[in-house]
Amino acid sequence: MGYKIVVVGATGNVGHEMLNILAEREFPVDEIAALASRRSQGTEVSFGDRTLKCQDLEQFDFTGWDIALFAIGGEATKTYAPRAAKAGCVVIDNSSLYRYDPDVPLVVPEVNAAAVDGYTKKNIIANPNCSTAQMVVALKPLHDRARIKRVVVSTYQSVSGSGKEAMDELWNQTKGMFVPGQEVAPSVYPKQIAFNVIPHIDVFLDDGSTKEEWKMVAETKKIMDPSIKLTATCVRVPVFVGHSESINIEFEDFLDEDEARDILREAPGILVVDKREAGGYITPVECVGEYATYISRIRQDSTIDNGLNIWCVSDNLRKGAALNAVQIAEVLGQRCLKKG
Ligand code: 11C
Repeated sequence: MGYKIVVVGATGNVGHEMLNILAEREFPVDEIAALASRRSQGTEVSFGDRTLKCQDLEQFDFTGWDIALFAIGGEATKTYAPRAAKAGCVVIDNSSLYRYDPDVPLVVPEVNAAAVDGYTKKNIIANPNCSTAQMVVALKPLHDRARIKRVVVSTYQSVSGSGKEAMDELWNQTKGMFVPGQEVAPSVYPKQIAFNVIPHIDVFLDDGSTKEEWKMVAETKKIMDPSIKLTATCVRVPVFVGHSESINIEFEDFLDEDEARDILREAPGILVVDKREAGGYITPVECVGEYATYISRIRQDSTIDNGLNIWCVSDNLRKGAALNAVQIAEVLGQRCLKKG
Protein backbone atom coordinates (compact mmCIF):
# COMPACT_ATOMS: atom_id res chain seq x y z
CA MET A 1 0.00 0.00 0.00
CA GLY A 2 1.38 3.37 -1.00
CA TYR A 3 0.66 7.08 -0.74
CA LYS A 4 -1.50 9.55 -2.57
CA ILE A 5 0.98 12.23 -3.62
CA VAL A 6 0.47 15.68 -5.09
CA VAL A 7 3.23 17.67 -6.82
CA VAL A 8 2.36 21.37 -6.86
CA GLY A 9 4.23 23.37 -9.50
CA ALA A 10 4.81 20.33 -11.71
CA THR A 11 5.86 22.34 -14.78
CA GLY A 12 8.70 24.23 -13.03
CA ASN A 13 12.38 23.21 -12.73
CA VAL A 14 11.94 21.83 -9.21
CA GLY A 15 8.50 20.24 -9.74
CA HIS A 16 9.86 18.42 -12.78
CA GLU A 17 12.75 17.03 -10.69
CA MET A 18 10.34 16.04 -7.89
CA LEU A 19 8.42 13.83 -10.33
CA ASN A 20 11.66 12.35 -11.71
CA ILE A 21 13.02 11.61 -8.25
CA LEU A 22 9.78 10.10 -6.91
CA ALA A 23 9.89 7.71 -9.88
CA GLU A 24 13.66 7.03 -9.71
CA ARG A 25 13.55 6.20 -6.00
CA GLU A 26 10.40 4.13 -6.44
CA PHE A 27 8.57 6.10 -3.79
CA PRO A 28 5.49 4.02 -2.91
CA VAL A 29 2.87 5.94 -4.87
CA ASP A 30 -0.71 4.69 -5.17
CA GLU A 31 -1.98 7.79 -6.89
CA ILE A 32 -0.26 10.94 -8.09
CA ALA A 33 -1.56 14.34 -9.18
CA ALA A 34 0.50 17.00 -10.97
CA LEU A 35 -0.79 20.52 -10.33
CA ALA A 36 0.06 23.80 -12.00
CA SER A 37 -1.50 27.19 -12.59
CA ARG A 38 -4.61 27.37 -14.75
CA ARG A 39 -2.65 28.45 -17.84
CA SER A 40 -0.66 25.18 -17.67
CA GLN A 41 -3.74 23.02 -17.14
CA GLY A 42 -3.53 20.03 -19.49
CA THR A 43 0.24 20.37 -19.97
CA GLU A 44 1.81 16.91 -19.98
CA VAL A 45 4.60 16.03 -17.55
CA SER A 46 6.50 12.75 -17.16
CA PHE A 47 6.37 10.52 -14.13
CA GLY A 48 8.58 7.50 -14.85
CA ASP A 49 7.01 5.74 -17.85
CA ARG A 50 3.75 7.57 -17.38
CA THR A 51 2.51 10.89 -18.66
CA LEU A 52 0.44 13.03 -16.33
CA LYS A 53 -1.80 15.90 -17.38
CA CYS A 54 -1.46 18.93 -15.11
CA GLN A 55 -4.58 19.84 -13.17
CA ASP A 56 -5.58 23.33 -12.07
CA LEU A 57 -4.21 24.05 -8.59
CA GLU A 58 -6.98 26.53 -7.87
CA GLN A 59 -9.72 23.91 -8.33
CA PHE A 60 -7.94 20.98 -6.66
CA ASP A 61 -9.40 19.37 -3.54
CA PHE A 62 -6.59 18.07 -1.30
CA THR A 63 -8.97 16.00 0.87
CA GLY A 64 -7.87 12.36 1.02
CA TRP A 65 -4.35 13.05 -0.35
CA ASP A 66 -1.44 12.12 1.95
CA ILE A 67 1.49 14.37 1.00
CA ALA A 68 1.82 17.46 -1.22
CA LEU A 69 5.26 18.52 -2.45
CA PHE A 70 5.04 22.27 -3.11
CA ALA A 71 7.41 23.96 -5.56
CA ILE A 72 5.72 27.28 -6.32
CA GLY A 73 6.46 30.87 -5.29
CA GLY A 74 5.89 32.20 -1.79
CA GLU A 75 2.74 34.19 -2.71
CA ALA A 76 0.87 31.22 -4.19
CA THR A 77 2.15 29.00 -1.38
CA LYS A 78 0.54 31.38 1.12
CA THR A 79 -2.86 30.61 -0.42
CA TYR A 80 -2.60 26.92 -1.23
CA ALA A 81 -0.31 25.35 1.42
CA PRO A 82 -2.71 26.13 4.32
CA ARG A 83 -5.58 24.87 2.16
CA ALA A 84 -3.82 21.52 1.64
CA ALA A 85 -2.70 21.29 5.28
CA LYS A 86 -6.20 22.01 6.54
CA ALA A 87 -7.56 19.25 4.30
CA GLY A 88 -5.25 16.79 6.13
CA CYS A 89 -2.58 16.57 3.44
CA VAL A 90 0.97 17.06 4.81
CA VAL A 91 2.74 19.85 2.91
CA ILE A 92 6.47 19.67 2.18
CA ASP A 93 7.19 23.20 1.02
CA ASN A 94 10.17 24.33 -1.03
CA SER A 95 9.49 28.06 -0.68
CA SER A 96 10.96 30.18 2.11
CA LEU A 97 7.50 31.05 3.50
CA TYR A 98 7.47 28.71 6.51
CA ARG A 99 11.18 28.02 7.05
CA TYR A 100 11.61 30.36 10.00
CA ASP A 101 8.26 29.56 11.66
CA PRO A 102 8.99 27.88 15.02
CA ASP A 103 5.97 25.63 14.50
CA VAL A 104 7.30 24.28 11.20
CA PRO A 105 10.24 21.86 11.09
CA LEU A 106 13.02 22.73 8.63
CA VAL A 107 14.58 19.46 7.60
CA VAL A 108 17.62 18.03 5.86
CA PRO A 109 17.27 14.29 6.48
CA GLU A 110 21.03 13.60 6.78
CA VAL A 111 21.18 16.24 9.53
CA ASN A 112 17.93 16.42 11.53
CA ALA A 113 15.55 13.72 10.27
CA ALA A 114 13.82 13.41 13.66
CA ALA A 115 12.64 17.03 13.42
CA VAL A 116 10.05 15.77 10.89
CA ASP A 117 7.95 14.58 13.86
CA GLY A 118 7.12 18.24 14.59
CA TYR A 119 5.01 18.49 11.42
CA THR A 120 1.79 17.97 13.37
CA LYS A 121 1.57 21.58 14.60
CA LYS A 122 0.75 22.95 11.14
CA ASN A 123 0.81 19.87 8.91
CA ILE A 124 3.70 21.58 7.10
CA ILE A 125 7.42 20.76 6.79
CA ALA A 126 9.82 23.22 5.18
CA ASN A 127 12.61 22.42 2.74
CA PRO A 128 15.67 24.67 3.09
CA ASN A 129 17.29 26.94 0.55
CA CYS A 130 19.54 25.07 -1.88
CA SER A 131 22.75 26.73 -0.75
CA THR A 132 22.03 25.79 2.88
CA ALA A 133 21.03 22.18 2.18
CA GLN A 134 24.29 21.06 0.60
CA MET A 135 26.38 23.00 3.13
CA VAL A 136 24.78 21.50 6.25
CA VAL A 137 25.15 17.98 4.82
CA ALA A 138 28.89 18.68 4.77
CA LEU A 139 29.08 20.55 8.08
CA LYS A 140 27.08 18.18 10.30
CA PRO A 141 29.53 15.24 10.54
CA LEU A 142 32.41 17.65 11.15
CA HIS A 143 30.40 19.51 13.82
CA ASP A 144 29.64 16.21 15.59
CA ARG A 145 33.39 15.53 15.84
CA ALA A 146 34.97 18.92 16.58
CA ARG A 147 32.14 21.49 17.26
CA ILE A 148 31.98 24.28 14.72
CA LYS A 149 32.44 27.83 16.08
CA ARG A 150 32.34 29.86 12.88
CA VAL A 151 31.86 29.40 9.14
CA VAL A 152 32.84 31.74 6.31
CA VAL A 153 31.19 30.65 3.07
CA SER A 154 31.30 32.05 -0.46
CA THR A 155 28.86 30.59 -2.96
CA TYR A 156 28.99 30.21 -6.74
CA GLN A 157 25.33 29.65 -7.58
CA SER A 158 23.94 28.48 -10.90
CA VAL A 159 21.20 30.33 -12.77
CA SER A 160 18.69 27.44 -12.43
CA GLY A 161 18.25 28.68 -8.85
CA SER A 162 16.39 31.64 -10.38
CA GLY A 163 14.15 29.49 -12.62
CA LYS A 164 13.74 28.73 -16.29
CA GLU A 165 13.72 32.35 -17.48
CA ALA A 166 17.16 32.87 -15.97
CA MET A 167 18.46 29.77 -17.74
CA ASP A 168 17.11 31.19 -21.01
CA GLU A 169 18.74 34.55 -20.24
CA LEU A 170 22.16 32.94 -19.80
CA TRP A 171 21.72 30.86 -22.97
CA ASN A 172 20.46 33.72 -25.15
CA GLN A 173 22.92 36.27 -23.78
CA THR A 174 25.82 33.88 -24.39
CA LYS A 175 24.72 33.23 -27.99
CA GLY A 176 23.98 36.92 -28.50
CA MET A 177 27.56 37.87 -27.63
CA PHE A 178 28.70 36.29 -30.91
CA VAL A 179 25.99 37.61 -33.23
CA PRO A 180 26.08 41.37 -33.92
CA GLY A 181 22.64 42.90 -33.39
CA GLN A 182 21.39 39.98 -31.26
CA GLU A 183 22.82 41.10 -27.94
CA VAL A 184 20.42 40.33 -25.06
CA ALA A 185 20.04 42.96 -22.34
CA PRO A 186 19.83 41.86 -18.68
CA SER A 187 16.25 41.21 -17.61
CA VAL A 188 16.07 38.55 -14.87
CA TYR A 189 19.40 39.74 -13.44
CA PRO A 190 20.43 43.35 -12.82
CA LYS A 191 23.67 42.88 -14.79
CA GLN A 192 24.93 40.71 -17.63
CA ILE A 193 25.26 37.08 -16.49
CA ALA A 194 26.99 35.62 -19.59
CA PHE A 195 30.78 35.59 -19.06
CA ASN A 196 30.29 37.44 -15.78
CA VAL A 197 29.61 36.91 -12.05
CA ILE A 198 27.08 38.87 -9.97
CA PRO A 199 27.60 39.28 -6.18
CA HIS A 200 23.89 39.64 -5.49
CA ILE A 201 21.19 36.99 -4.91
CA ASP A 202 17.74 37.95 -3.62
CA VAL A 203 16.99 41.38 -2.12
CA PHE A 204 19.35 43.61 -0.14
CA LEU A 205 18.83 43.93 3.62
CA ASP A 206 19.54 46.92 5.87
CA ASP A 207 22.94 45.62 7.00
CA GLY A 208 24.22 45.37 3.41
CA SER A 209 23.88 41.60 3.21
CA THR A 210 21.40 39.94 0.85
CA LYS A 211 18.44 37.77 1.81
CA GLU A 212 20.16 34.71 0.29
CA GLU A 213 23.09 35.31 2.65
CA TRP A 214 20.75 35.82 5.60
CA LYS A 215 18.95 32.57 4.75
CA MET A 216 22.20 30.62 5.01
CA VAL A 217 22.77 32.04 8.50
CA ALA A 218 19.22 31.57 9.82
CA GLU A 219 18.67 28.13 8.30
CA THR A 220 22.00 26.70 9.49
CA LYS A 221 21.14 27.79 13.02
CA LYS A 222 17.67 26.24 12.85
CA ILE A 223 18.71 22.96 11.24
CA MET A 224 22.03 22.37 13.00
CA ASP A 225 22.92 24.51 15.97
CA PRO A 226 21.98 28.10 16.94
CA SER A 227 25.45 28.64 18.42
CA ILE A 228 27.20 28.41 15.03
CA LYS A 229 28.33 31.80 13.70
CA LEU A 230 28.18 32.07 9.93
CA THR A 231 28.93 34.77 7.40
CA ALA A 232 28.14 34.29 3.70
CA THR A 233 28.75 35.99 0.37
CA CYS A 234 26.41 34.64 -2.32
CA VAL A 235 27.37 35.04 -5.96
CA ARG A 236 25.56 34.12 -9.18
CA VAL A 237 27.79 32.53 -11.81
CA PRO A 238 27.17 31.60 -15.47
CA VAL A 239 26.55 27.91 -14.77
CA PHE A 240 23.21 26.30 -15.68
CA VAL A 241 22.87 23.74 -12.86
CA GLY A 242 24.96 23.03 -9.75
CA HIS A 243 25.86 25.29 -6.86
CA SER A 244 29.44 25.42 -5.56
CA GLU A 245 30.65 26.69 -2.21
CA SER A 246 34.02 27.53 -0.75
CA ILE A 247 33.63 26.88 2.99
CA ASN A 248 36.06 27.93 5.70
CA ILE A 249 35.33 26.34 9.07
CA GLU A 250 36.70 27.19 12.52
CA PHE A 251 36.26 24.47 15.17
CA GLU A 252 36.44 24.35 18.96
CA ASP A 253 38.76 21.33 18.76
CA PHE A 254 41.57 20.52 16.39
CA LEU A 255 40.49 18.42 13.40
CA ASP A 256 43.19 17.04 11.17
CA GLU A 257 42.49 17.21 7.42
CA ASP A 258 42.98 13.44 6.99
CA GLU A 259 40.53 12.68 9.76
CA ALA A 260 38.07 15.18 8.26
CA ARG A 261 38.41 13.41 4.88
CA ASP A 262 37.69 10.03 6.54
CA ILE A 263 34.68 11.44 8.43
CA LEU A 264 33.23 12.96 5.26
CA ARG A 265 33.81 9.70 3.31
CA GLU A 266 31.63 7.87 5.84
CA ALA A 267 28.96 10.55 6.12
CA PRO A 268 25.50 10.09 4.56
CA GLY A 269 24.81 11.94 1.31
CA ILE A 270 28.47 12.81 0.68
CA LEU A 271 30.99 11.68 -1.90
CA VAL A 272 34.59 12.81 -1.42
CA VAL A 273 36.66 13.42 -4.55
CA ASP A 274 39.89 14.92 -3.32
CA LYS A 275 43.05 14.15 -5.26
CA ARG A 276 45.65 16.87 -5.07
CA GLU A 277 46.23 17.00 -8.80
CA ALA A 278 44.73 18.67 -11.87
CA GLY A 279 41.11 17.56 -12.16
CA GLY A 280 41.13 15.77 -8.81
CA TYR A 281 38.07 17.70 -7.60
CA ILE A 282 34.42 18.05 -8.64
CA THR A 283 32.97 20.93 -10.64
CA PRO A 284 29.26 21.76 -11.00
CA VAL A 285 28.75 20.27 -14.48
CA GLU A 286 29.81 16.89 -13.07
CA CYS A 287 27.18 16.87 -10.32
CA VAL A 288 24.13 17.53 -12.54
CA GLY A 289 21.50 14.81 -12.09
CA GLU A 290 23.35 13.35 -9.09
CA TYR A 291 22.07 12.89 -5.55
CA ALA A 292 25.34 13.38 -3.69
CA THR A 293 26.93 16.45 -2.20
CA TYR A 294 30.53 16.33 -3.43
CA ILE A 295 33.41 17.47 -1.27
CA SER A 296 36.87 18.30 -2.62
CA ARG A 297 39.91 20.43 -1.69
CA ILE A 298 39.87 19.40 2.00
CA ARG A 299 42.78 21.17 3.64
CA GLN A 300 43.95 22.71 6.88
CA ASP A 301 43.59 26.47 7.30
CA SER A 302 46.87 27.23 9.01
CA THR A 303 45.97 30.90 9.66
CA ILE A 304 43.83 29.88 12.67
CA ASP A 305 44.22 27.23 15.38
CA ASN A 306 41.45 24.84 14.38
CA GLY A 307 40.56 25.60 10.79
CA LEU A 308 39.66 23.69 7.64
CA ASN A 309 38.78 24.68 4.08
CA ILE A 310 36.54 22.59 1.85
CA TRP A 311 34.96 22.86 -1.61
CA CYS A 312 31.35 21.67 -1.79
CA VAL A 313 29.32 21.08 -4.97
CA SER A 314 25.80 19.73 -5.48
CA ASP A 315 22.90 19.74 -7.93
CA ASN A 316 20.80 22.63 -6.59
CA LEU A 317 17.60 21.30 -8.19
CA ARG A 318 18.14 17.90 -6.54
CA LYS A 319 19.80 17.96 -3.09
CA GLY A 320 19.07 21.68 -2.96
CA ALA A 321 15.35 21.21 -3.62
CA ALA A 322 13.54 18.20 -5.12
CA LEU A 323 15.65 15.37 -3.72
CA ASN A 324 15.62 16.84 -0.22
CA ALA A 325 11.81 17.18 -0.42
CA VAL A 326 11.39 13.55 -1.52
CA GLN A 327 13.80 12.42 1.23
CA ILE A 328 11.62 14.31 3.74
CA ALA A 329 8.57 12.46 2.35
CA GLU A 330 10.45 9.17 2.81
CA VAL A 331 11.31 10.00 6.43
CA LEU A 332 7.73 11.14 7.06
CA GLY A 333 6.47 7.82 5.71
CA GLN A 334 8.92 5.79 7.81
CA ARG A 335 8.47 7.70 11.07
CA CYS A 336 4.95 9.13 11.02
CA LEU A 337 2.66 8.10 8.17
CA LYS A 338 3.29 4.36 8.00
CA LYS A 339 1.29 2.43 5.39
CA GLY A 340 0.59 -1.26 4.98
C1 11C B 1 18.97 30.74 -5.82
N1 11C B 1 18.93 29.70 -3.66
O1 11C B 1 19.91 30.01 -6.18
C2 11C B 1 18.15 30.42 -4.62
C3 11C B 1 16.92 29.68 -5.09
O2 11C B 1 14.80 30.36 -0.89
O3 11C B 1 14.33 28.55 -1.95
C4 11C B 1 16.04 29.18 -3.98
C5 11C B 1 15.45 30.26 -3.13
C6 11C B 1 14.81 29.68 -1.92
O4 11C B 1 18.62 31.74 -6.44
